[in-house]
Amino acid sequence: MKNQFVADTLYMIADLLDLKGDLFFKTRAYRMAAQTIEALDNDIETIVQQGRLESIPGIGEALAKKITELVQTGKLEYLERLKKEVPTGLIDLLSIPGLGPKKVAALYKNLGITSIQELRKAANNGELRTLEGFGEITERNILRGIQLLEKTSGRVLLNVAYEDGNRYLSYLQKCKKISKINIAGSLRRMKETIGDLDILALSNDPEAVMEHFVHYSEVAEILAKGPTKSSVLLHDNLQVDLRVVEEKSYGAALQYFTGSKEHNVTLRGFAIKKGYKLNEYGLFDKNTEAYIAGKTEEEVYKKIGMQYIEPELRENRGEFEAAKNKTLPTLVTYDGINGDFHVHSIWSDGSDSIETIASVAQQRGYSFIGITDHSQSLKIANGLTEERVQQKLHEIEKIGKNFPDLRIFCGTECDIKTDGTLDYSKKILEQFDFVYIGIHTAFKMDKESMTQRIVRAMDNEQVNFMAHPTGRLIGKRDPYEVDIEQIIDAAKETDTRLEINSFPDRLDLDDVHIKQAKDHNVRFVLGTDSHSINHLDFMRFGVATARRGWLEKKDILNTSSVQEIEKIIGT
Ligand code: DGT
Ligand code: CA
Ligand code: CA
Repeated sequence: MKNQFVADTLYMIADLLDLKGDLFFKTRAYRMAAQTIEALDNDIETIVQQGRLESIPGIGEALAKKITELVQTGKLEYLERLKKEVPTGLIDLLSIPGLGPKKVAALYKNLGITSIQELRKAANNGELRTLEGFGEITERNILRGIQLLEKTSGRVLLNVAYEDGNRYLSYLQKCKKISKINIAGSLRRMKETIGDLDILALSNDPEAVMEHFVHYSEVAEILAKGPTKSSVLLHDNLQVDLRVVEEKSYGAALQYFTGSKEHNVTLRGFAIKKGYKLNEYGLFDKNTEAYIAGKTEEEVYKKIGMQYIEPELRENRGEFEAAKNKTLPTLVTYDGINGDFHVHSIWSDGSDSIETIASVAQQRGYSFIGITDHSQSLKIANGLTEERVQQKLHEIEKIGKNFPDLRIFCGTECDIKTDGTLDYSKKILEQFDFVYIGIHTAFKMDKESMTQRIVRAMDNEQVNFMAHPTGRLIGKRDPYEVDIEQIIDAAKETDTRLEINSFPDRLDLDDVHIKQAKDHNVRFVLGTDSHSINHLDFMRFGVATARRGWLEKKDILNTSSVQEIEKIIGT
């Protein structure tokens, strides 16, 4: 789906109009339309094809024309023109987390700042705090924002790469000359952010394959086109590399181009110790150069004397030792998930009714779904008052009767207050099927207070799960300051399961902390944090992260039967 791409473009237009000082109602119209498209249940391409754009609230004739152009060509004349009207550097400034168009305009007008370098310099010199509406805190946040941006710059979130990659793959599969094709690189390892896409194909007519590859409709620019290797840039700026190899090298090449580089370097070392030489063409005898293996990855690993290592584990974080000792984990599987614990409905800030969520859950083959709306003090997200909790419990009971094969759990995502107490009384908490706790306000506490706040909340008897345990937003917000070891210990001690929040810009806990927590015998739940039924698909990114954290079926509650779950959460 191109929905996010269209929404992002509309947000960009609104920002540029704001920079130019255009009228509020005009920029607002673009933002509203962007929000609507982001939350849309249907594919925007299909809507364009059917000429139904104008039936979407907030989209009139002019906007419909622009969206159609964008979806059909991947570009928008109007946006290109707008970009020329503002100094180019200002557009880069907009990508700094926490810096909106109003602040960028103020920086430009008052200090003449037109680039990230100039901004950093001014912030370091303490010049920003002299501006109206800026202060020391803003200054510090801007510096942090620049750092975050540099860390992720040029990389995209896993879901964006996953969708781009799989759309490209379906297109490539139409080429009759390709007999085998795989995604490789960091996307195959399901890393949380992706630098570029790597695709590997098997064919005895590589040139025909390259021809097909560069003629894909989403290609904006051909960077290189050779007989066995080509690179293109997609409209959304993601680079894609394709390599074509022959059959006897396919497994060795797939292993090589899947990486990670650190994994490969270590594997090559083991090959050498065994008297071999390993490269993307195969495994060879070090002395005679005779070909030994390379058709499949499995035979490469086996010949080097170890178990096959799943792509998600290939980060050189202990997988070789385990593979040699035959103690690799049997990873949780992508289709082994029976339901989702973390879904918002229209009762708080979600966009779908419980009924709609339940029927989509059923279509997915789930045996349970957890509806977790926000708690009362989170007014900005329409958190539920105690009275509305009662109404919701009733409604779920009623709707549940229409879904005999789906257990609808009534949960809550209960806010943790600054002192570590919870946002509902014990009496209310007891009525939920399960209780998630989470931090949604006051992120900037010192480490010790934040740690105490969470530990105290976990100590509550009604609490089952801790939502997005570190609060990070990839590329946008750092984790809050917290002593993760103490959180892990407290989770174990209080029997609180840690969430692997599967929303792509969270993926929280992350892979490294998951493994650390698992080593301390902590258990986990998966939740998508869906605010629309489209988000239910994000489950695969949570499973991927769990796999990258070495988790097995038994570590994750979502793999259990409804009966077992009920026993564990104590409904
Ligand atoms: P990315 O694109 O930054 O998200 O990460 P990767 O892992 O996809 O890295 P990329 O695209 O630069 O290269 C794809 C794979 O090719 C990489 O995972 C391992 C392999 N590779 C690339 N350069 C080297 C190298 O210098 N040595 C070795 N052993 N392998 C390499
Ligand atoms: Ca890559
Ligand atoms: Ca690459």
